[in-house]
Amino acid sequence: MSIEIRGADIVVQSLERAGAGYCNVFTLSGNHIMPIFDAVLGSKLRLLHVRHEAAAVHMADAWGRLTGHCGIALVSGGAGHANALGALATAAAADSPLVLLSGHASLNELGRGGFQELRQVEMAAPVTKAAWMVRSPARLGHEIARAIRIALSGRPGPVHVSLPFDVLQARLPLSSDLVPGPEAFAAEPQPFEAAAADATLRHLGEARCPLILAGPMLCHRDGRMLLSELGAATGAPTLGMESPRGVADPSLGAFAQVLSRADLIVLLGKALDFTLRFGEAPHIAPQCRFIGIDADADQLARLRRDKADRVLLAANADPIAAAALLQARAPAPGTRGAWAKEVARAISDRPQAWTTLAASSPGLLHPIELCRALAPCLKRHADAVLVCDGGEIGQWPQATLRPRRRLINGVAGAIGAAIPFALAARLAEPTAPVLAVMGDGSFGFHMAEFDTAVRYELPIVVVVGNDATWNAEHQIQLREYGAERTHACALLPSRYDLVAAALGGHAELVTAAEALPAAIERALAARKPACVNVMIERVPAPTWQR
Ligand SMILES: Cc1ncc(C[n+]2csc(CCOP(=O)(O)OP(=O)(O)O)c2C)c(N)n1
Ligand SMILES: [Mg+2]
Repeated sequence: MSIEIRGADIVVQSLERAGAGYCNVFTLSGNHIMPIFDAVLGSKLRLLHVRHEAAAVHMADAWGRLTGHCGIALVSGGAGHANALGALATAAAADSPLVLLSGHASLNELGRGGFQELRQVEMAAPVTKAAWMVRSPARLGHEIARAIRIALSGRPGPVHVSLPFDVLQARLPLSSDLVPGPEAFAAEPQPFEAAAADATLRHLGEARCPLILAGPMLCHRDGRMLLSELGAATGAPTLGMESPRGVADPSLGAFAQVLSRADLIVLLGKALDFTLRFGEAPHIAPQCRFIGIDADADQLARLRRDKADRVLLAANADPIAAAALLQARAPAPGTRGAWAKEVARAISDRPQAWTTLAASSPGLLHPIELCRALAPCLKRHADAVLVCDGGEIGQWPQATLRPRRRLINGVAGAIGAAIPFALAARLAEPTAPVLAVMGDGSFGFHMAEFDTAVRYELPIVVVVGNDATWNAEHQIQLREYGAERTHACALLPSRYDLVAAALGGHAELVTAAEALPAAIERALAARKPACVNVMIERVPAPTWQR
């Protein structure tokens, strides 16, 4: 009698084969995927089960951004899958590699009104690099490997695979070729040609005011290190752009004010989209020329279509490989010191008045006072991770703090991911502090994940800037429609700290700046998931003129 293996076991063994970076599976149970839950028993995988499917995807997203491995989210079919989709958009815009595995109605029920039957692949397609359904149990292992490979290759991003229940339940004779070798999971290289590197370096050398702008895939710690080495090697200012505020990203200081002087912009995995004002004047000079280096051919085609003969070169290559090659082949830096210094000065520009800025209302803090209290912790711990989320409040830590590791919601501009992000950061970074600054509105999206944090003993410190408002939208109403027409953006000054406490976490309520440093220290020392609920003034995000 031959030994049999279940489809679900092939899924689990394939994820084990992918390597240690795939041991955590972020999930929420459901009928269709219970065979996988069963198959995990006795394996190297760990299921971390959450309270909303979007949180599982956000955790896989943060895991991908921090570790470089592909995060794995596993959710049920139908409604579970639908709940997960919004979070894929955030991952897609952040170049974050993840695979969403969703259970699916059985193949033999399709078109007959099967339980939770839904066109899942079509739903996921616009927010993924690729999406498909596996139809044959014998293909499961290879399809999982292919999904991880696609997620990691070129411009990283999310991939979806639907797994019909009967495919997971199927039994087939055990055979060694069902689970592919580790090489099947690896990213496919997309090299940058030496000739393209030399041409890029020549153009950089000839430009008076060149800029190298990198997209989200170079905005993690190693990517930023590579960018700074590339800047040193070429003499050209390099910067990463990952914010939906684009050139007005508060962590880029007054960069927008020097951008129009650039005569050459090298787009390194960076889209010439709304974040760069589509490369249009007056933000970017009408004679400025472009070099596009992108793993995504569509991105390059768009650049050529929009900027035509102002595009000096468009290379379809992996931007990280390109950055490394450019750095390696760069001749000694030229005489561009003054321009590079001017850009660096603009990026580090902050108003002098910020050093003493404080709240004017009793019982409330200014957001900058909240940020000031976090600075010592980030300074003490080089490996600390700072998560920023929310509308106006989220911009303050981005403007004022300089962590080496940071997660922001990213170009998608979606709020609400900070708690799941912080949990995945804690898993990726087991010792250094994980701090999340978020708005009160954003806290509401995934506050139930404090329960997940308690169950898995994941100590994070969530600092809520509580202005009892969806303030970013309230500020739009003030600016665009006038104070007398502000409505439907008010919240309550709720005790979010007590929500954390009710779920088993540590609680701090802060209403005075002097009390915050000690509250943060207590939260860090609690070794429990903590919520520091800080009552703040309702002020706009930081903007300033030099
Ligand atoms: C998923 C999602 N829903 C809605 C929005 C629109 N939005 C952007 S900021 C914001 C307000 C956020 O409120 P809060 O987290 O309290 O931060 P605050 O702006 O008050 O500082 C809203 C509703 C969005 N960007 N993403
Ligand atoms: Mg708010």
